[in-house]
Amino acid sequence: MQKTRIILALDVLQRAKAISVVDETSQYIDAVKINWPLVLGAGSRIITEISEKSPVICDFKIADIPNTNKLIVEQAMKLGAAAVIAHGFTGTDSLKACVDASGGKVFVVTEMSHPGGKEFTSVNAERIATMAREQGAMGIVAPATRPERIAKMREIVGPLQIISPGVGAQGGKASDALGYGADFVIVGRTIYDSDRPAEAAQKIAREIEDFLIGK
Ligand code: NUP
Repeated sequence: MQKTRIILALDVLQRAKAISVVDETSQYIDAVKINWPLVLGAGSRIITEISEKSPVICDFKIADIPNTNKLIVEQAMKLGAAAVIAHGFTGTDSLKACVDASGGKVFVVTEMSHPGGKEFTSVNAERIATMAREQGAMGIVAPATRPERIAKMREIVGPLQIISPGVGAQGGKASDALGYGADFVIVGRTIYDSDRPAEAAQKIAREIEDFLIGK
């Protein structure tokens, strides 16, 4: 797998647009994150189709009782997901169901990146990160909009992977997120809403490369 450290958040609604953005940007991205807008707009087979081009992370923010979580994860993996994103606030048993059903390929949301993320998720983020590590998750999701929080999460999760949304449209900076300890940044609108998605992705890839060289 290449290591540009960019995960494309593909929140477009139409299959054709989704495929064209992935094809145009493929050399600048390590994985594609698919969320509800695309699945509801284009159908769940889009997961399979894109997984033939790139690893896919299904960002379904899974947040239910253990049995329902297990069923959702099984379907996502069957369709071709390489990993899923789950919420942690539902508790240890619900997260464990995701870990078991995915063979550990789960990223757990800790503190969310938008302003409202401070209201409820922020106060529980450290406990959720601890649980993610203890339950054998692959990693966590932590906010590029508050990069100092990524550093706190890194102390807690040790070697787990940290993927970080909020770069670009939400105001965060890729090099800050990586500097505070993220492994990958998640970027959506700044790339797919651009008139030239490849150039937008290349620009962020360059910023990351320059940052990593200077480190
Ligand atoms: O805390 C989170 N913030 C966030 O933006 C957790 C997420 N999973 N996301 C997702 O990242 C969000 O749902 C969207 O798919 C992507 C960010 O997109 P953009 O702001 O770069 O367009």
